[in-house]
Amino acid sequence: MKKSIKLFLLLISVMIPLSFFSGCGSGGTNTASGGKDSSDGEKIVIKVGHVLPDTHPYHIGLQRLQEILEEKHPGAIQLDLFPNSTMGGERDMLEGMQLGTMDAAIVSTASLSNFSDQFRIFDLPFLLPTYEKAYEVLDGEIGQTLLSTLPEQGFVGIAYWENGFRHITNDKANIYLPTDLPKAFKIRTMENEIQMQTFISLGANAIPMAWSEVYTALQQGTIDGQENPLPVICSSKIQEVNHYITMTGHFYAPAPIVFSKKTWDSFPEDIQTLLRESIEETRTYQREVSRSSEGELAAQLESEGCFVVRAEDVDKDAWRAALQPIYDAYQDSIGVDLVQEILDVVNA
Ligand code: EAX
Repeated sequence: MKKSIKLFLLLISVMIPLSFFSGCGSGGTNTASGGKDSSDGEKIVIKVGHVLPDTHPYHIGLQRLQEILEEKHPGAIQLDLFPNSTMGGERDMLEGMQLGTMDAAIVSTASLSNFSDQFRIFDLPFLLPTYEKAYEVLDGEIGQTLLSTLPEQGFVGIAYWENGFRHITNDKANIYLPTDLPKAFKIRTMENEIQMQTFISLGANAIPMAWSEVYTALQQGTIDGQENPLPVICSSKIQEVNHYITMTGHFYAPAPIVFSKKTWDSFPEDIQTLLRESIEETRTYQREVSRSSEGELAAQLESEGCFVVRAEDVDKDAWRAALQPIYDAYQDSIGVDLVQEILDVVNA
């Protein structure tokens, strides 16, 4: 091959990567996934994804986190936020983090339990009855021990933010009791075995689906209903396609902030400490934003013509009794000791 062509190809193979990095990290910034550090005083840019709209408490929490990072260490870290599944669904983002092509994301533990078995504990229905008990378990030894299982899967979990108590919506019938589920009821669930079996055990047709596909599937009647906390329902305008809401609170969904271990390990210790402290500090604020909105969102849904069965009008004992078979089926594989440990906290 002529010398000049060889020289040309060599130049090309050097220029392309250089131009890529210069594009992403322009103006003295480092992309976290570029594996550089801040000891040279350059800003670290971290891409953080999630599947919900930028009006959801996930996103509001991340914006507050950016402020706190800036207050604590001006110019050190810039969070590039990617809402609305722009970086893919929760499974995609978790796989991207294992590969090192994705820096960080907020995900429900229901997605994480496909990568780390022990997180399936939070998929047991009606396990955590109140916010207080949920925080006690998550922020205490049990929750932290579960996070410590993540590095061997290629993740670093920092703290549990909140998705919240999940409720059922549908467009077929008003639901009070498990026996009110319409015949052949097609309900979307997260891509999670125990959550699917929970609804299958009640006679429904559970259809796992990434969040980004749900609105259209409801609109087209591919599914009849779905289940999520009110901030997800309202920020994603589910009330436009589902008008019956039953506040069952059947799952409390924690939402940990998870980093790619590759990205996390590329940070110098001071940056890791800054991130950990700031994420833990923002946790209280994010939970408050998520939790405090529940009351007014229920009223908003009613004002928009939805029929809302409030939590106090739901016979939780009837749902718990109907779902006991899920405990019987899964507590051994999850770990009877872990289930008992949590029930001890809950019943204390
Ligand atoms: O974590 O997919 C869902 O229903 C979740 O609520 C969403 O992924 C947020």
